[in-house]
Amino acid sequence: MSVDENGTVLESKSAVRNAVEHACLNVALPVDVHTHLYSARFGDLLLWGFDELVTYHYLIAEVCRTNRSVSPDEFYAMSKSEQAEHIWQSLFIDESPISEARRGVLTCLEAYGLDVESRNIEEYREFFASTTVEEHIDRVFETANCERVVMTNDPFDDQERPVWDAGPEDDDRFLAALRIDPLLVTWHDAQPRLEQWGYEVHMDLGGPTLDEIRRFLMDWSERMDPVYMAASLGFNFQYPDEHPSTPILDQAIIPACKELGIPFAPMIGVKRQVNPSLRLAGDAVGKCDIGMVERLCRHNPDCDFFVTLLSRENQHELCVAARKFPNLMPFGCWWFLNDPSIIDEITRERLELLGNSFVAQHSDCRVLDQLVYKWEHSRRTIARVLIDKYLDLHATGWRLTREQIEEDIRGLFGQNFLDWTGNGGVSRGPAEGIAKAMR
Ligand code: FIX
Ligand code: ZN
Repeated sequence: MSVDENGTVLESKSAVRNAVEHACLNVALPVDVHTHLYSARFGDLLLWGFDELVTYHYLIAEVCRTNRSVSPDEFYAMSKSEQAEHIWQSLFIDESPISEARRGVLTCLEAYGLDVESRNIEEYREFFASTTVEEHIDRVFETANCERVVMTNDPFDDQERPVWDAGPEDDDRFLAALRIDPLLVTWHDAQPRLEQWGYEVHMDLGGPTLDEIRRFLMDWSERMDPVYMAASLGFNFQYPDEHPSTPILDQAIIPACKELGIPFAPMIGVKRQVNPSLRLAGDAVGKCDIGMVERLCRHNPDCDFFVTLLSRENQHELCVAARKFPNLMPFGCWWFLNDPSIIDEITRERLELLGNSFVAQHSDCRVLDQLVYKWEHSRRTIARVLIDKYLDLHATGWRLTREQIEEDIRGLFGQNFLDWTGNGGVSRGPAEGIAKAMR
């Protein structure tokens, strides 16, 4: 293997294969672009440990279908530890834990050096009880080899707001995202709350309402320093529309994002509460109108849109839309798509249609420990795809270097987002912004 001024040239197919696999499994994750994690200062908002892992809402949905002797209401009437024991017995002991969410729990335990075969949950509980949240955050970031995560920060959350009242985030592993669903999805609920907080907003959007919504966004951006603004939008969300969401987008959200130099991140496709008895586990998926995404990008060429769609059926058309709009960057294999078979399919079509210009994955972790398993699983799946793609390239006679492959993979694992937003959108840290500081 020769080394030239650009680095280690990979001459053989096996050298390419080994370099890609090593890079995928070992490069530090620059940023996990969407999670529901929080730094330690947020207290109980940060979920971690065995019982939280096992009572993840994905597993609640699985246990309610697998063990019908306990109804959802009876399940939710249990204590957290009773829920965990019920799920462990039903989904791990009584049948093989072969689903992605079940396998993930075991990947975490194994990564911490625990005896998975003991199946002794008291042993697992003792491991977590023996550490502090600060120590465990360090352990998880090190085990997952992750440099930063983006939180989901909701100014409408009564438990979260006081934490921001106490001051800005001071753990630079945790970047903020300003989450604003109520402004677009439940304006009738959001309006009285903004009014209560001192913003002159009217239900009919009259008077200074739209300027006041923009002021609300700028005020919270001052506090949070978000890397993007986000909203989870239903599969049937439309733009433009007669709904209040269109003027709120056009005259408040998008102007605020442009002023801040950060993307708006619509996350589209949820079909809310198809089974309300499952509560947080009761949401499903629907195919959205890709035309809505195209119109957002076409009508607002000076705003960046960082987009993830929930339906598998939307993925190919999202890639085509991204080819048409440089201000559109697809990201992640979200929620019901975060499974090896679908990650494989989505990543292949993205590479084939977009080259490197996307972010391949985010974890969507709700429990700190999931950072370990969700990325361990994704790294391996994405490695298989990239080996094929780089071997296709190698077959043309084109020669790659180890360093180039590593840079490509860091990009796909989040650096592409930081570079795409430049420095305007990520002002945390050194004056030149985090993107440059992280290169
Ligand atoms: O809207 C979102 O951010 C979704 O990711 C969550 O609401 C969802 O429950 C989830 O955690 C999916 O992984
Ligand atoms: Zn999420």
